[in-house]
Amino acid sequence: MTRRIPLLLGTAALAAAAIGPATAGAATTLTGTVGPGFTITLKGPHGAKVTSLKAGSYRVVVNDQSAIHDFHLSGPGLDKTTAVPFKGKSTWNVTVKKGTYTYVCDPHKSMMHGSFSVS
Ligand SMILES: [Cu+2]
Repeated sequence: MTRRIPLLLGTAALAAAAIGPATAGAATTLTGTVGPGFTITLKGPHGAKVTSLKAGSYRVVVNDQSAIHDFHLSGPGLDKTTAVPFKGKSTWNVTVKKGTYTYVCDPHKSMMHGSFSVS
């Protein structure tokens, strides 16, 4: 008789779960951070790196912590960026569709980049 290992199934299910838009009330907030060093991140409501989202509307709060970097988010139907000299917080209400989205710092995009998929 074969023994099942439910832990492995559970882990796979967890990894596959995409963050979803809010169905009522406040929007699901994603947090983008660039700088002060050569780092760029996009995190979900629980602080984990965003790798997959469900299509819909989100609030993106960007903390641009450097005057030499920008935070540029683009993909199907979306192209938003902070200015390179800008330092501070920007809040964007965005709608994402099925496809792949990327976020980069334009002046340093070969090393400062990330992406997520939308299903
Ligand atoms: Cu940069």
